[in-house]
Amino acid sequence: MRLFIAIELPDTIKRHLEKIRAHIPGSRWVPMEQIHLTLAFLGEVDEVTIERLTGSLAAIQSPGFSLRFSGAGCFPDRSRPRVLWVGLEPEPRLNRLASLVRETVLACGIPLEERPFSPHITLARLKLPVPREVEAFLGDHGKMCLPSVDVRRFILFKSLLTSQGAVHTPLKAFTLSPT
Ligand code: 2AM
Repeated sequence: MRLFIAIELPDTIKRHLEKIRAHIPGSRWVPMEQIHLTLAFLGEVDEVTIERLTGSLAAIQSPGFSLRFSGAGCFPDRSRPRVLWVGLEPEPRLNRLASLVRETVLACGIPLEERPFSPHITLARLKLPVPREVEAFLGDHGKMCLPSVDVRRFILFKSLLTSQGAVHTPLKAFTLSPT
């Protein structure tokens, strides 16, 4: 099964992020219901390892926290944007949770990309050449006023690739400790 671990966002936030979509040629926007904050992308994992993984993830002890949104940005940089995202204000408890999740995944023998955790919420993926509408989008949404979100759990998701795109299904939720 193809898996990833993420934090869900409330519908109010997802609706807001859906509303700021712009017409950018060649862009593929993440469907509203799929918008999430990825903690780790695992790729294909076998059933036995999934059993072990869910047991280990359930043992994670980490406090809940608030997410505060910053503005829109892009990866890898403004000269060749491939991914448009919304950033988050620094939150040590989020980084600690991501580290614990990643250590747990690795300890279960599942390899992870070595890229450091860079908290973001992907909005759209872009094609080259860079359309000029991207600059306008980043300018318009460089700052964003969204209510903060209380995070009380993280989720192990299955991602099924279909000809219509990925279908995400929550497999198990893991509760964070009270703040
Ligand atoms: P991101 O958009 O937050 O970067 C589920 O597929 C999620 O896993 C994606 O939304 C993406 O998170 C992340 N991911 C990281 N590496 C990936 C990869 N190689 N293929 C698909 N998804 C990946």
